[in-house]
Amino acid sequence: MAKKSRAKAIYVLNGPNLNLLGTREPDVYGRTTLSDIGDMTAARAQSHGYDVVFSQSNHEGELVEWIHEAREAAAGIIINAGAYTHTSIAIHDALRALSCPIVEVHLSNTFAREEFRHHSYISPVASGVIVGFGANSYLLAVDAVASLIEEAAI
Ligand code: CA2
Repeated sequence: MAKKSRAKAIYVLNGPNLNLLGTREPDVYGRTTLSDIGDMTAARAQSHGYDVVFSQSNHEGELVEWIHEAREAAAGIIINAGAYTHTSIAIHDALRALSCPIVEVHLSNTFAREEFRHHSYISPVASGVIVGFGANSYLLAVDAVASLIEEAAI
């Protein structure tokens, strides 16, 4: 029998330009669209008994607002902040205010790319980081966040 869904969802937040996935730069980001990734993560989260709130924005302030919402509504958060990863103190500060597990995720191996992608403002406030596995990074992140939520509940 399927596990019953818990009240709180896993928030999966995506930053700027990730809406373009699957349309350009397939050599770097693959051919899977963000909508496909949304479906895959929802199915994986369901297998752990969680619903997913999956969102994307090109606007830093909107991402900050969703992180504030997650303070009450999320059991855990997965975030691919896109280029804001490397620039945003606002997203760093918003994440600091969360008490639930935070998993930072990237499609590409940012450490094998340009130097400006090597620094992340998200990593110091994340429980863990998953980079470089393409769309599969999101599935690994769901497994990771689900186990962190379970551990915290013990
Ligand atoms: O590898 C990742 O997941 C990134 O977060 C993707 C960001 C990049 O700025 C980070 O350094 C690493 C960029 C997302 C833009 O995605 C596009 C997809 C297709 C075409 C153009 C951009």
